[in-house]
Amino acid sequence: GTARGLLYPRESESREVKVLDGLWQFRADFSPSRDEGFVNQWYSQPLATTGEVMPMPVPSSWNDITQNASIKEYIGWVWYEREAWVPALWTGLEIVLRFESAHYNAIAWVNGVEVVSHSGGHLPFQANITDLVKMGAPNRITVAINNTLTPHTLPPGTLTHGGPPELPEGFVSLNYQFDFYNYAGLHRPVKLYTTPLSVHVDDVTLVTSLLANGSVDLSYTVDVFVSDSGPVELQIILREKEGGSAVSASLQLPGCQKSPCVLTGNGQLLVNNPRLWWPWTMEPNDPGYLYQLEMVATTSAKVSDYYRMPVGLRTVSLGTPQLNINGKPFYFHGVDKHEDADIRGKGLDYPLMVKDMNLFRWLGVNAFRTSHYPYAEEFMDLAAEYGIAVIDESPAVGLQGQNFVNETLQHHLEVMHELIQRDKNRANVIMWSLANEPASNDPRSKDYFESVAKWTRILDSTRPITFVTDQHPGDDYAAQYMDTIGVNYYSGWYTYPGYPDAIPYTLSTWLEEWNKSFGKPFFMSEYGAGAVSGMHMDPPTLYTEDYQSAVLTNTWTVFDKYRQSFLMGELLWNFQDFESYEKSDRVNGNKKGVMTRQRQPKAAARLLRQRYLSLAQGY
Ligand code: BDP
Repeated sequence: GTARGLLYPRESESREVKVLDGLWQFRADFSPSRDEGFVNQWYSQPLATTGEVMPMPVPSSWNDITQNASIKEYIGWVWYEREAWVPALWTGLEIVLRFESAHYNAIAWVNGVEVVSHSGGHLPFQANITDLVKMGAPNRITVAINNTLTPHTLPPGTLTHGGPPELPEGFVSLNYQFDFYNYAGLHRPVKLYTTPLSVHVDDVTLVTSLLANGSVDLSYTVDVFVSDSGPVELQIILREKEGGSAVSASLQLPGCQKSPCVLTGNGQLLVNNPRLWWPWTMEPNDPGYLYQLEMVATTSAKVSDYYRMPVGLRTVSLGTPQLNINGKPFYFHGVDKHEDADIRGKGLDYPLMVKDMNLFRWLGVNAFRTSHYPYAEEFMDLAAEYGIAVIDESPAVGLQGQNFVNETLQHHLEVMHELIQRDKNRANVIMWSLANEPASNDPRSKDYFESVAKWTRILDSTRPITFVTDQHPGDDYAAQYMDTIGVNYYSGWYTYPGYPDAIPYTLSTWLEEWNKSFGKPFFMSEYGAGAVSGMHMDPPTLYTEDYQSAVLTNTWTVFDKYRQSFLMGELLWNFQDFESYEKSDRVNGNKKGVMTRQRQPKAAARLLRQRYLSLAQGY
């Protein structure tokens, strides 16, 4: 069959999901050319028979798991392997192998046969492996992953060969223009899932329109894969949270001209008295309401595939100065984040995920930006339930002049396609962010971003597009192509460090100049200051909790001045401390979190909470 859609694997009457998390076998290829695994075909036999292996948890980054510095800093191909039983009960079903993410380049084999390769560290990919698996038997899954960044990856990076004479021969290091650690590995779950062989719901696109009488017109386009030629009946039911059916439709899709094929059904569901999806600050009594959309595709031979997913009904549009959600102004006050924690690095972790959500609620956060790459779907969905909006950012962080070339652009377009394919139906996604801090003062960025913006609008015309700039107002070639922009500015930190009193003047001047040159409402996408938890000094000095608090409170006086005129929202850098690459102005990582890396509050967290909870009262 074909797999065009990227629907998140969900169980149903007709589908089973087997999560392959746990301990995998692992080896880093330390051969000088890093290609011994390919030369000796490590995928063609059990990994333990071609050399030493160690246990490696999945999901997790591999970097911080061992005590070996050369593994932590390893660059090149690492190999993962495990066996997975495919139950005999699955005979006659379509079987798909799904990776929720693998950073950065990945190749996967099943029983020694290559099934899929993927470039890009933050989005899912999958392969139909029905014809390759042994039923009622263990099957060997091998994955090779390379963390090397190049001028054409997103984010980009470069390799430097050599170093001081004390370093081992063949030493390479990776350089990149972003300050989070380039963690790598199987960061999110790996899954096997089944669908019926002859039919499956392959993709769906939903668009909400709010009618004048308060009803919702939910338009749908459903792709159904079918392997026989007969007609398909497609049922679409929107269910209330409590299970009752709100509205439904039934369509007859004519069969394939030539099987297998993908049939498309579309139409509208009219939802009277809809319960809309709202951010929690706009509707504290009923935030994040999600219906369940049920799709049932049935062949003439009476084989059915069932797929259900949470669906929020809401509209988003540009207002002045705020975005409108369901036609009402939404001032977002939130945080920037990273997928980052002790030991597991960027590995998905359920306790951490729910803790972060509860901390969002505690802090009064009503939005976050997925700085600086797409986050796990589990996190996105949970945020939707909590009524938290998302600015969904691509992994294009730190693009320099030399990166604005066709090869990078083509990859960027592909990544936007995958991102929108994955997240297009998420109600809490309110904007697409195309990039963070590119060298958009470089003339080469102009055509580049014109192309990315144009393409993104073709992929999704229902959400505003943005990007995040740290360029001087008036010096930016990319902003003109965006509906709105995010501005990063570190007054009191990179500008006038040590002088928090300079913030009201410096930041105001900066924002006013941006307002003049951009001419449309925009948002503050980053500001902040580093603080080592537990360090204090008064009068405040850099890296103390006191200094961080001073920077934040002085910054907020500026925001309050512009909230009614051109400021669309505010995001603080950063929710939590996170690992960065090593450099002399980082103290065991980036310390601009209001929470520590272990998610405990610094003094500034309580001030932020006070501000956000009082802003929330304004609704
Ligand atoms: C901005 C970047 C962000 C950094 C932050 C900082 O967008 O990724 O972590 O500055 O320096 O330039 O803390």
